[in-house]
Amino acid sequence: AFVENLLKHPTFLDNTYHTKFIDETPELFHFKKRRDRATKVLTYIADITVNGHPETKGHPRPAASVRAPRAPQTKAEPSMGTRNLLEQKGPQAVADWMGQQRQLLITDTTMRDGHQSLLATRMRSHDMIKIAPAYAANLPQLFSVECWGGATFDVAYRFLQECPWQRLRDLRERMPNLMTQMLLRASNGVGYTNYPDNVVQKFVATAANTGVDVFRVFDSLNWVENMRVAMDAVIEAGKVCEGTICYTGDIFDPARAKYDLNYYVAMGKELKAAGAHVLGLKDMAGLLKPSQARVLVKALKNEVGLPIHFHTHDTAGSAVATILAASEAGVDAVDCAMDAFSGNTSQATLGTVVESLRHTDRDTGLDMKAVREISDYWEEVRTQYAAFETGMQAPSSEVYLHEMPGGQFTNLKAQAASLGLDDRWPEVARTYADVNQMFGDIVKVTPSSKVVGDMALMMVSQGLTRAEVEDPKTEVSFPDSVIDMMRGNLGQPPGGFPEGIVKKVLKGEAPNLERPGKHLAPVDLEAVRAKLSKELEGMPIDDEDLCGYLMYPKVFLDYMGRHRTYGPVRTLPTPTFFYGMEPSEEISAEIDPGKTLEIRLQAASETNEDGEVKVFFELNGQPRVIRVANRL
Ligand code: BTN
Ligand code: 3PY
Ligand code: ZN
Repeated sequence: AFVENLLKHPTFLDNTYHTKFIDETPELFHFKKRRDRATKVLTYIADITVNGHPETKGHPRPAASVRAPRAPQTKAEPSMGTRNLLEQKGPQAVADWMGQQRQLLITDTTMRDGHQSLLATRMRSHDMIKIAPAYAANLPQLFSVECWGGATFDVAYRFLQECPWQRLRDLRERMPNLMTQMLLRASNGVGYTNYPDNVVQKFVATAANTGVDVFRVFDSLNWVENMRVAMDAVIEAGKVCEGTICYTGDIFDPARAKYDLNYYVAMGKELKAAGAHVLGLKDMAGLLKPSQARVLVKALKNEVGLPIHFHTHDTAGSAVATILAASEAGVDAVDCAMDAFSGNTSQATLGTVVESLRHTDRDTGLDMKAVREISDYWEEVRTQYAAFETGMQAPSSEVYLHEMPGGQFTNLKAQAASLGLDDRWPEVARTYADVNQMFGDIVKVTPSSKVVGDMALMMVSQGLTRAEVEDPKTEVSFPDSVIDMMRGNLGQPPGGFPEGIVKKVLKGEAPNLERPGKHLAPVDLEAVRAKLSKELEGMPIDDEDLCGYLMYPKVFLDYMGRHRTYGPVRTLPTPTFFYGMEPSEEISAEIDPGKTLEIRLQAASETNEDGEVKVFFELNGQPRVIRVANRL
């Protein structure tokens, strides 16, 4: 009956069906089906209450005093912002406007890089959606809100049991005047390997359609040739194409001559010729120092002639200083995170940059009361994620040695610890730097940074030195990711990979020196859609689900399987999602627009002889019992 209703529904018949149609169209479900969705959510709560959440078990718990984050008041109507300009006049007008006005433009990264760098990307949509209207109403001068892409895409499906596209749609709707921004790994999409060209094109078109306005496109080896497909797709979609240089090395160091000022200027010109509206300067590790920023920004401004958007990390504690130097040198826009999600491996502190420029010719125009209120909200949010704090206590100038990107640093530390290398971190850091040199001094950013990290961990755990690895006489079993990169599957770094290491890793097999996408056959999208639909019992597959599957087939299918059991758990409050409920606790969850579940947990029974626990709820005032297996 459900499928019959679905097939007859006007939205479905006229082909305007979109992914979340089923979620958002409760009349399909009658009373019984609706209750089923509620039962699924209760099943999830019962399960987590009894068994705990696999991701938070054994990690620090938020203090009992943590309360529900409260979003600040908003004015009635958001005033005009950058999104209105994009909608009315297009991406070139946005770029022209950037170059013409004097205020330093700010992108807020809290909802993407901020939590990616500080909380292992674990922030849930629920916590973003509640504050989005305050951004729209109270900070209309923002250049953009970075809230999508990078690692957030797969983490949403994999660990947060939510659909990343739904997040994007919800944020887009609540910030109608602000440009949303995503991080796109060019041919690697939001994954870790090159995808066929038509998959990249489909992904970009779908992201643009669902609500991304600014695409920061970078390549993990700075190979412009490997960025064109993605850049062209962004331009084709009528969105802002931020063609991006990844910064590595040291422009002042004669020993790192490969990445000198000329290198960056030449790359900037190539990106301009490739059609970039804006030039992104992405300092993913936070290596650029203030004195260098002054020189680099000035050179790029003068010689490339595109507006410049600068991104850096505060790993060494220098991000505000570098941003102010870049500002003096004429940078057009910079990335900051709201105070509560700033510092250390994250971005520079937004409020500090705003205050530093007040009453100067580059005054950002942002309202500090609004900044403080939004940051207060984020501070409350952050306390709920205590399980994912990395424990980094202080800035670290060690980054100048290893050059790890913000998102990788704490992650690799945790990985090293899980291999029993906790007390050998300085060795891991040095080895990471050695591997970089062994690979020919490459850009290290997802996914190339992961390859370098894999190799470094392997060497430290096996006690191998760089000399031993390079010695043709030593037998070395290389990580798969290293073999893949040396085969050319991530593309080519400037000057190529050193011949010796390629030979050793590939045992004489010839690498592909051309663009990987040139050799990847296009995917038959409609055939994949049909196959996926069949696998999911005839569920209609829209472009969003198709793209989720194309990027991460197994992750997507696992997500769908859990969705069938647990329903729309993205609507649960964060403490409930990660810890379940306490006896007599009450929560509400809006599982459909205007359809809210009031849930009270009464009690849980002892485990019976079948290993089951009965969990007693009140759902909208009615008693409900859910049985779950005690798996502890
Ligand atoms: C994951 O970490 O695998 C995703 C989170 C959801 C997994 C659900 S939570 C309830 C149940 N208990 C588990 O151990 N896994 C599932
Ligand atoms: C990502 O690709 O996720 C990054 O944040 C790179 O800096
Ligand atoms: Zn970053």
